[in-house]
Amino acid sequence: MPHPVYIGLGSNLQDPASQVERALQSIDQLPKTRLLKHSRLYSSKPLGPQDQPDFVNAVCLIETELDPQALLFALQQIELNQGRIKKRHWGERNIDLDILLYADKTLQTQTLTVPHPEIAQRDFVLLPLAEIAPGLLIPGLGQVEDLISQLETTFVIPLAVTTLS
Ligand code: ROI
Repeated sequence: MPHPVYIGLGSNLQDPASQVERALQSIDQLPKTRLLKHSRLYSSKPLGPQDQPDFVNAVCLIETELDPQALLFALQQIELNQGRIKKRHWGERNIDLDILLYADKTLQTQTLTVPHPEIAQRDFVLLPLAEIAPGLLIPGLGQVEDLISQLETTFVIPLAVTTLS
């Protein structure tokens, strides 16, 4: 049985919008996985060190029969294929792929916590998530719009509508 999973995408190096679009295509090509929808691309101010470029962020919804660990591993492979190198903590990156929600599961292992532990604080995740999943209930945290309303004013702006070819 396929599970609905939300994935957060972020990039601020090497043509960020193309990095995000390329990752969306790679996600759609994963085994036992289908890309159902994705948000627009958003421009956001960096969380963390400010001496780095703005990010491009998006969120997608997939349907997958991969279990959480297998999906995490597959996403890490996509990051590596796109040349992700970790330079510094909370620093710039070519592409970052995070499992935000896996069906209605809550999970805590050495390598993976679901829902993503920072989800409620991150405007660049919540805004694109609300775009594709209005009214979504985040296990243990509540409705996506309520989390957004608890944030300070955000600096997350849609870039453009994109279509996968
Ligand atoms: N800041 C923004 N705006 N978007 C991100 O995707 C992002 N990812 C990160 C850090 C470096 C914490 N900051 C970010 O990993």
